[in-house]
Amino acid sequence: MVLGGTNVPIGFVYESTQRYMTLKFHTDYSNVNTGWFLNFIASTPNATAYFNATMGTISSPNYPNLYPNSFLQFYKIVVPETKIVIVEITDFVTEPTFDYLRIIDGNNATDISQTLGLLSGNLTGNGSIPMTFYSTQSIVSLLFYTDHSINKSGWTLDFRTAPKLG
Ligand SMILES: [Ca+2]
Repeated sequence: MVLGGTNVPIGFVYESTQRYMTLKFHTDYSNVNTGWFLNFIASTPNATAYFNATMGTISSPNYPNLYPNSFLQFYKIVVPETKIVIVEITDFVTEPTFDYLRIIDGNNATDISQTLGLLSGNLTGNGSIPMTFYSTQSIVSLLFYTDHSINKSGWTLDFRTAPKLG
């Protein structure tokens, strides 16, 4: 993966499959800029939380109390193949930008081209809640990421199904 310019997707998680990840930062002979910043954490493989049900509720850890810092969790909602997933966010308060929930259509939790929503900040406080997302597939993948400082009350969502059309 090569990143450059100002179009790098903020809030994207790069996952290694091993204990190592190599980053190479290259600059040429002219023009400087402010550069980049990243967080990294070690995550246990296969830590995805699965929800195999036609309806349910998922919340951030400790909700409605403070979620942990330096936290990374994948969640998957898996419904019957003839159905789609409807996700309704009913409360959402995180540190803006640095703590976020990404909602992805389908089984690939790191395929940001399939992003249905990238949520961060006090969405309850600014009147954006409730917020509803509709998948096209029978699986929705979620990623909740928090950085090393400043934690909030987090989020809760309800999911249900509807028939897949076509
Ligand atoms: Ca934070």
